[in-house]
Amino acid sequence: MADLQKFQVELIEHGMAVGALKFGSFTLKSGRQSPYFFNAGLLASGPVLDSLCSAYAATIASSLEDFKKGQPGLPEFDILFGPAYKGIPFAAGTALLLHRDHQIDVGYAYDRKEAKDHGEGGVMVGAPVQGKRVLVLDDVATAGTAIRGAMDVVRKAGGEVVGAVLMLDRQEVGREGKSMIEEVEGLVGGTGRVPTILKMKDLMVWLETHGKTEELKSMQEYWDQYGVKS
Ligand code: OMP
Repeated sequence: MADLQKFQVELIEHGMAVGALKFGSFTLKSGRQSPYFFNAGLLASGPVLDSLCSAYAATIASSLEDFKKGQPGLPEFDILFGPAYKGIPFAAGTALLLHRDHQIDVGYAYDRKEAKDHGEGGVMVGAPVQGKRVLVLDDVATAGTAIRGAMDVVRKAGGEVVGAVLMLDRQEVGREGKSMIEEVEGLVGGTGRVPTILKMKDLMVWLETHGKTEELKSMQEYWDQYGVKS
């Protein structure tokens, strides 16, 4: 099993410390019974937001580099879009750290859950996405329903979605029966366009290196049932 990067370990350990990443038994949106759950809404303090947004920024920067070298990765983009509500602070924090730590300057935008019919109106807030290349930032993807919804919001506002970045790819089967990640990559232009900070297999590496055999066993059973085999 491959070694984890420092920012991946930090996110796993911060997530566990604040109760955002839990091992046990959880019912998912899909109805599946999962041995773990990652609630990104609990990543809600200065230090934890720092480690999450640093990890998003590092993942985006390295994927942009890969693309420049002709490898699968993210093409240049203008705006980072974080869907309401959880995506809002994450997109803002990540845009800030892309600038400060990686000298990558992009705008950020987010949506309202309820459209406003006065003032500036509409559902979009922040940098206008009309005619711009947009990277969608989301937290957890299982079957890919939430990320598809976020992509639709950007397209309706006239933006071109050129990729997506995820905190956690649960590596499960998507809505069309392929891997969720392949399906979403197909919607945004191809392989490498949906980099992720963590995958389910990374969580399993962490459990293994920390001797958490019970949790690892449950994760392996879940993987055998719902994991993407390719
Ligand atoms: P999909 O829309 O099926 O991709 O599932 C993603 C959504 O599931 C997230 O936006 C959450 O609402 C929720 N979720 C988590 O936040 N963490 C998990 O570990 C698992 C789920 C889930 O229900 O699948």
